[in-house]
Amino acid sequence: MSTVAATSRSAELMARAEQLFPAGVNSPVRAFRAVGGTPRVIERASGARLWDVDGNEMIDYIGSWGPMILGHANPAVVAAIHEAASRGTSFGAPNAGEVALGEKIVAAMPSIEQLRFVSSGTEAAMSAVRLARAFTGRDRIVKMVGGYHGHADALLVRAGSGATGLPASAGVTAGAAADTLVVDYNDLDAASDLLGRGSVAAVIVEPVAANMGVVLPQAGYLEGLRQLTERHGALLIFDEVITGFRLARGGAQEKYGVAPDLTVLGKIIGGGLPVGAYGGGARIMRLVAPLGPMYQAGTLSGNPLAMAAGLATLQRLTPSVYAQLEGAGAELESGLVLAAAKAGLDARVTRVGSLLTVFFDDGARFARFFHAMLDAGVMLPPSQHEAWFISAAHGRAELDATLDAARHAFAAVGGADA
Ligand code: KE4
Repeated sequence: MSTVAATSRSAELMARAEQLFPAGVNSPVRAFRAVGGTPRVIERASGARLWDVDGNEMIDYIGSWGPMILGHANPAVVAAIHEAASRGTSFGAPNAGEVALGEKIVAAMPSIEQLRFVSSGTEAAMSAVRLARAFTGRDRIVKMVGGYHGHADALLVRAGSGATGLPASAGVTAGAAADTLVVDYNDLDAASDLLGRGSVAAVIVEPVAANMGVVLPQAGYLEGLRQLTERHGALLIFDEVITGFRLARGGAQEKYGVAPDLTVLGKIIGGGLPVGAYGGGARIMRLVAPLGPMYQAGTLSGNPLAMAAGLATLQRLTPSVYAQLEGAGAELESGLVLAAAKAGLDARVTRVGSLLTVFFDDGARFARFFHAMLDAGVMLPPSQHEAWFISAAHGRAELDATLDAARHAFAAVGGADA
């Protein structure tokens, strides 16, 4: 049963944080603006659970927005970080961890012959776009409405229905947005129309959209983008920051059988430490400095601790773990669908593997559901546009508790007329 948790320590710390950081956070979604209330300040996490500074225990579906696929504080990952740190935290020079992790990624994704590590998904997506422009000699890129690829200027753009991007953020200049064209996800005709106008360097797409809630590619969509980009001499960039090593060891490109020209990675490959990567065919990557004229650099690129955490994580992503994640996702999906129906709610559940979103018809209803679940000890992503991230640590107890909480939360949200 839900009880309203004591949150005085969180409130006290958030009051101090608001003096230091805009809205008291270092990334906007953490501020609970979409759901209201005071964010919980997390003290520690282990497995599928979080504990906040007031001692409240929660089952966690944020999962640090994707990296914690094994669960929090996985002993092997923590040990790997400790061991690496004992040998130094950053060298600014090549290290063996980069080679070991790079080989794992190349082995998992045949479309990647060479890659570069950076320190965030934003950096990786930004670099992939720059590389596509360098390789094709063209300026324009096509992204999807609702597609999120980090906060580089050229990618913080979304139009209405039009083809020309308009800045989605203050400070993004019209110039930076002018070469970003935007189309609806799953709309092949619109993509074909834009590519047909010429001078498109690349289409960048989340192969499974997971930043507008989870939206699956329609049958033939990814294949269609592959054919269209080839026909028009544009590169296809898969942003697999979320889907990479989550949907399968080879990510969405393995699951859907479509090989992009460039792949953007992050999150899981760093095991919870700052990381990003972009990669593709050697014919493209050879343009990257100092081999070629396209510049990308980074003080902490290939950081040995991030490499160690990522390697320890990938080493434990076995076929049985993927089978377990699929089972947990399927059980949550069916249980949520049943619970919503019993409550007379038209909430929709969309899932692929261990990514899931419960869609409500309005934000207020989602916010009520979010807080009813939080009061019951289940921390969901505090935004309707985010996915639930299920980990290998979400076992029987967590799934049962989540579905029990959902049954009460759906009832609290109320039926269609509530
Ligand atoms: P980062 O720069 O946050 O490491 O990665 C940017 C990024 C790129 N591509 C995709 C598909 C992504 O989902 C992200 C970042 N994801 C968000 C949550 N959906 C991160 C959470 C946050 O911004 O606080």
